[in-house]
Amino acid sequence: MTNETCLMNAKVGSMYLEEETNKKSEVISCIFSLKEEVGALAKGLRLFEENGINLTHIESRPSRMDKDQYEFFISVDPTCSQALDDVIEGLRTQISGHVHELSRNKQKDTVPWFPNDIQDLDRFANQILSYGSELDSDHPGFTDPVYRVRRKEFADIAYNYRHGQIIPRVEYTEEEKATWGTVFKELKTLYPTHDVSRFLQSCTGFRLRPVAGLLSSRDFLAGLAFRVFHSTQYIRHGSKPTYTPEPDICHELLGHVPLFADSSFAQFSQEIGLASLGAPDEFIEKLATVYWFTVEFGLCKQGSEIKAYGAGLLSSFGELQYSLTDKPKLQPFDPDRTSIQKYPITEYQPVYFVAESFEDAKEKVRKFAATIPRPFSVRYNPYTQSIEVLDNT
Ligand code: HBI
Ligand code: NLE
Ligand code: FE
Repeated sequence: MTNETCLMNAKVGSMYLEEETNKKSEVISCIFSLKEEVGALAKGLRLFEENGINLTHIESRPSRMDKDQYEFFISVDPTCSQALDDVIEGLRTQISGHVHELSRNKQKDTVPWFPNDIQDLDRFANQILSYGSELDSDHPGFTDPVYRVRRKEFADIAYNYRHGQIIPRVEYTEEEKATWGTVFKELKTLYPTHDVSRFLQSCTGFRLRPVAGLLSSRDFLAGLAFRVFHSTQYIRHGSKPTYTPEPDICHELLGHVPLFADSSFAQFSQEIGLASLGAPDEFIEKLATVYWFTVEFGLCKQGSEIKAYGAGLLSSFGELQYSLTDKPKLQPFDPDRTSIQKYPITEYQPVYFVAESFEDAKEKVRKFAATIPRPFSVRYNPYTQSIEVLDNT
């Protein structure tokens, strides 16, 4: 390879040509490989120059598929998306081994954009769908001005947070502590008989990052690929401690965090995340549904008993109790079936899926993920905290 590539690799594969703005929500990137050939990169870059495209990011690394090739990951100024089509065509026909275009706007046949590096999570952190600081009229805190101001403070923490920062410390008010106390005290009475225990074990490298509200399924699942769990910090309204449809700090800490401390469960969650990267929308919906009926509302056999392990159950005194009565319908966990089950999000689940065991659920989800049509496979490199793209074509 030419000198310029060696130089770029020496900079640990990451080089910013221009300060990137986090405010830009649109991201257009492409991955292409170049054969080992003097001047290949210069030729490739010339195509961008000729088409007047402003590169905002360029990264290179040796290809995992072919040791004679280098792979380049570039992002371009979104105003240049039109011209990028010509460049990609040029790359395909003139120089490159393979080219994948990634785009956050669903257009043409591009692969949906996905974060390549753990820092890329900053790019969608502020794209909240709901449960940020704006409350719906049926939210128990809707008419409570103090609660609404407070929610804005939590939303601001999440909006301003960037990867690598320490999570800002929040002093919870006496009222908030009382709500936590109610939720925790009541749930503790159910855990011995209702939840799968022995979970608070080893550290798994999962980390939390603050988020102001609900992310899209695609973005939320992408975080899991990096072992990053987007976590809310606000607390539910004190008038309804036993059930809230929105994730809140009780749900994240009492429901999710203990499970992420289990290494097998952490791996299971990360695999769902990896499967989601660049997957078509239909599969994102199916994966999100599988996530819903396992990580959030999963039931599992333990000897002759059925117990809850889903975080949405473990954090709701009301639903945890209900889920193990004879009211809901129980079905065996089977990703082909489970992934197309419709479900309500603001009330107790009418249907739950029961896994034979965690390992069995994991194996089944792995097989299911293998059916997702993608022109490449991905692998997480924990040392560089980035995604390695393996071309399948
Ligand atoms: N966003 N912040 C946040 N927290 C979640 O638990 C969450 C989300 N978006 C989607 C989602 N969960 C799931 O229901 C699945 O769609 C992945
Ligand atoms: N219903 C849950 C609770 O009350 O803790 C939260 C579910 C979030 C998906
Ligand atoms: Fe959750």
